[in-house]
Amino acid sequence: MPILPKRKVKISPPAETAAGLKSIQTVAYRIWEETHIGKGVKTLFKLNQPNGFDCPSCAWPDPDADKVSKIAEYCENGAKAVAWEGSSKSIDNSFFEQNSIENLLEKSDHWLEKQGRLTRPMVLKEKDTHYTPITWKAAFELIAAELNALDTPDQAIFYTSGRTSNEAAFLYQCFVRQFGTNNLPDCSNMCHEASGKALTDTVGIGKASVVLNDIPKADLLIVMGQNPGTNAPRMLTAMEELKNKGGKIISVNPLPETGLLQFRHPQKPWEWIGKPTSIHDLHLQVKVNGDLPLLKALLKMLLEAEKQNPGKVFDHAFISEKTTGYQALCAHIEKCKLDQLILESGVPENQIKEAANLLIEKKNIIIAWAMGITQHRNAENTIREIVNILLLKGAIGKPGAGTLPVRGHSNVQGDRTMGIWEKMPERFMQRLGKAFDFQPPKKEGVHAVGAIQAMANGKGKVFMGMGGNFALAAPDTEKVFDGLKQCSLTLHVSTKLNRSHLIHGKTALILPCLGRTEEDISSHGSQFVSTEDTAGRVRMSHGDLPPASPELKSEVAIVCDMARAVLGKNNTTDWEGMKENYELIRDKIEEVIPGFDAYNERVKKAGGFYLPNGARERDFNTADKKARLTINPLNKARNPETPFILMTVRSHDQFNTTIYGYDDRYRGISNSREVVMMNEDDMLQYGCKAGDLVRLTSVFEGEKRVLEGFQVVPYNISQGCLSVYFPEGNVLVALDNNSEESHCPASKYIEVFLEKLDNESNR
Ligand SMILES: Nc1nc2c(c(=O)[nH]1)N[C@H]1C(S)=C(S)[C@@H](COP(=O)(O)OP(=O)(O)OC[C@H]3O[C@@H](n4cnc5c(=O)[nH]c(N)nc54)[C@H](O)[C@@H]3O)O[C@H]1N2
Ligand SMILES: Nc1nc2c(c(=O)[nH]1)N[C@H]1C(S)=C(S)[C@@H](COP(=O)(O)OP(=O)(O)OC[C@H]3O[C@@H](n4cnc5c(=O)[nH]c(N)nc54)[C@H](O)[C@@H]3O)O[C@H]1N2
Ligand SMILES: [Mo]
Repeated sequence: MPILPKRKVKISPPAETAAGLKSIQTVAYRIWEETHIGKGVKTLFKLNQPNGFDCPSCAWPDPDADKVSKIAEYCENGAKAVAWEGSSKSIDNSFFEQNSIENLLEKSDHWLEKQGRLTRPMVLKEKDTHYTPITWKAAFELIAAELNALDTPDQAIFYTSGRTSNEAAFLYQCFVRQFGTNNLPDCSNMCHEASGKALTDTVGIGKASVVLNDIPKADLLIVMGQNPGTNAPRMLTAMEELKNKGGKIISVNPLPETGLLQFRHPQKPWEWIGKPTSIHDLHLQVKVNGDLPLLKALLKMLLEAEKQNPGKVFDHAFISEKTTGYQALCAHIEKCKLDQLILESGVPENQIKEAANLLIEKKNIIIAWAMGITQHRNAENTIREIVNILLLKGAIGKPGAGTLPVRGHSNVQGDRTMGIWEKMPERFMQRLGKAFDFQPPKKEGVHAVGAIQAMANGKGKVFMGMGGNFALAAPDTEKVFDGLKQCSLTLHVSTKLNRSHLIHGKTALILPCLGRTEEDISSHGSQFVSTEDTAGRVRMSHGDLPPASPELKSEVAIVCDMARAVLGKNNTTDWEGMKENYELIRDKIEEVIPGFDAYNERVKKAGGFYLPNGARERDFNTADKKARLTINPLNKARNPETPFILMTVRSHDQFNTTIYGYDDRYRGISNSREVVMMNEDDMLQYGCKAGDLVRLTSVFEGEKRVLEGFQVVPYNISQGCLSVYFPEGNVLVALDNNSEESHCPASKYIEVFLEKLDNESNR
């Protein structure tokens, strides 16, 4: 049988400009297609407005309340996410009668979500071929029976994706810990975990030290391993402001991403004609994972310049007063060999010098980063090296300077603040135990990778997903599938149908919930929730669309009802009260988590409030209260025999595993996602033409994983590097291929072989 791609790729030149007219057209089309137009437009006017709801897409911060654009504070992606959630289609009973699990497994991920909103709880009993309806009451009883029959609470795993509100996340972790386990893996384990670890180590807080208003105040912004045009488009507005004030931008990326090249403001129609703003001043096209050697090369050049002009490059007052480790770091950098660093980075020396000169000259520096930095085996080292540069320049804790890990999911940061973590610190556990009168479990729980290992070796028997799509988002697809299938129960609180509902345990449940845009009415009236953005600001989010179905429950209500069923009558927590009145939840959050004083009052103010952030005040919360300059070993050598390093990236038409469509507009790749971006010199060497089919084989610790029938797309990517889309590429990510300190899957560092397939379509 010849191997053929399901959809034939269409290739056109990558776009040179991000946003602008095309993005508005795309939004209009999507709203028209998914919702009925009146509902869609009304909803968009509420997006990110102080009295509206927080955008369910990414975690990029909103402007201060007085600066919010009255008509449009969203981007193409936010609009797509809202349209997708507000879909006028819904899944009724006949859908599941007509579609067996077997049928549904044949469908694409795009098709599954496209069927519309889930509208009532469904169950799949042992040996059933179809999901059938179940009442909420029976569903909670089933969950209680399964959970209470386990040998130990540690056999249950409670995953969270990053859209869950503060209120729901807080109650969820409280329920899970009262049940008796810390098994609370989350999407952050696969996302910015390394940022949290490396930043806590060095500056005492695992979050960004800058706020939105800092960006235009910077004189240099470095964007590393991040594709803002696609994944945080509203960041482009801040970057444009910085440029207009004379600031410089350096991008570091194996791909020249469109949003980093040029930009037209989507909310300023008068700018759609005429010259777009050129975004970056310098693009450093690193090899995949060439960032650490690049940063070290930069440090070496800075150190040389400092020696020649003492006191002109580094901020010695800051270094001596606020940091430790200066001498040791200088000694380490002296010993590193510049030639080797340059070679390993993949960036030409003159360009590194140009970047070094900017770093030498500028004082207010922000470094932003995302998955291109965190999803590596040595991610923590790279991030600590970023911090080294900022600290040496004294570029932290002052306006226009600092760390900016750009978070992904809209409330992933808030969920962590609320206690969604397998290893919350002791002080949190004590306060939680006191507030709810119980003994929180002591044993550390499993992270995302650990969860898969536990299911695979039979130690994990119940898997619950609070949102998300773990089956597809997690690394090593085959292993995850095997693990989930071995469970006695898999259950998901979801808005849309996805693969995690189809790769199931002996029994499976779908618990449909309200989305962020929908009105949540309890016996106490309309309830709102709150979220925390990348900059640590907590704000209110109030949906006002009519729910997709009268049977939907809020995530808060689902947790409360489940907790009551599972923990039984003797449990003393006021689940019923909190379910009806979210103010009571926020009172409890205030009691447990520092920084939430007068939560109920402050969250209602336009723009909300900022959580305390020591690094922002130069008050470093480390053991000795100093920021740490650190020595980070160079990357371990790779297997010299594997010719390519493969990364998995997002397209412009997806939100993680939610595939809106097949058009990666900025990269000029459309109609198919089964593609591999490849350097033209490498293509020549492998005798490949555009559209040829190839097999990719990853080899990790002797185990092979294969992805076949992917179409070659010639692309401006560093030689020796390849790129495929996430989640299609996840089959190639070995479970044990993860970051050394925080176990974040190395989804951007997969060593692979490539073979051209001898196939009809290749002739
Ligand atoms: N539209 C849309 N928005 C999103 C999402 C989405 O899927 N769609 N997802 C959300 C989530 S959860 C997250 S975490 C963020 C993710 O936002 P990003 O981190 O921007 O997402 P990725 O596409 O994973 O790609 C990261 C970038 O890193 C580059 N890269 C890969 N490897 C390396 C490397 O070794 N070094 C360097 N310097 N660069 C590298 C890639 O070329 C790519 O441009 O976006 C959030 N926003
Ligand atoms: N190879 C590779 N793997 C990766 C990555 C990568 O770059 N490469 N990125 C990683 C990253 S950064 C992340 S964050 C993870 C993402 O992993 P997840 O967060 O698990 O995945 P999502 O695709 O965001 O989840 C989508 C599903 O969430 C549900 N949903 C949407 N809105 C809501 C809501 O309001 N409430 C509830 N309860 N459910 C809702 C819908 O049913 C939808 O199908 O994937 C990781 N995996
Ligand atoms: Mo993420």
